[in-house]
Amino acid sequence: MKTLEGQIEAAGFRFGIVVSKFNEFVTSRLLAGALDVLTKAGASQEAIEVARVPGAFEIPLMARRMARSGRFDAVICLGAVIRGETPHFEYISAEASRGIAQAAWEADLPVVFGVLTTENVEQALERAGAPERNKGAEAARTAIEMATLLRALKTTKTGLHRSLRRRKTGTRRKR
Ligand code: INI
Repeated sequence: MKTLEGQIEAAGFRFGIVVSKFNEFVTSRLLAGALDVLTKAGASQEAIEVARVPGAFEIPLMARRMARSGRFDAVICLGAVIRGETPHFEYISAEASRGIAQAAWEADLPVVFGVLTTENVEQALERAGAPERNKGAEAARTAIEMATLLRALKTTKTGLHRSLRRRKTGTRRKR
């Protein structure tokens, strides 16, 4: 039996990040959490591109464009929709999640949902704090895991992931 699994190893992968400016006091923390995970996992600064959109409702369009551009291995979507301050909470959060999922399908690429949908500001801040409870960090880990998992699917007959083979044989990856 062959089991495929992603790994938290981001070197050589490219990431697009879509972050909404609405509730920036929360989304800036999500972005910091995501960037921290990506860089610690080995992604270079040049491999990360950040696009800022007005609100969560605008995330899907930008995510779809980025995902279809062929320039990224995964796209990370970050936003914060807070019910207490949003009469149209249901519409915005539903459209954001539906559109993000659709972007992934259409582009055949990991487009990760890192949008907080909370009852109030306190809950939002709670999920945008320390790395282990930061939705942006979690989304970045998911993006790396999915990008490496999809690459693992492109294995040869040995079933050995290329990066593992490279490590074993000491060869370098062609770019
Ligand atoms: N956008 C958010 O990302 N979060 C919110 O909580 C929010 N509220 O409160 O309304 C919000 N609204 C803006 C929306 O995403 C669009 O930018 C706007 O409707 C224009 O299309």
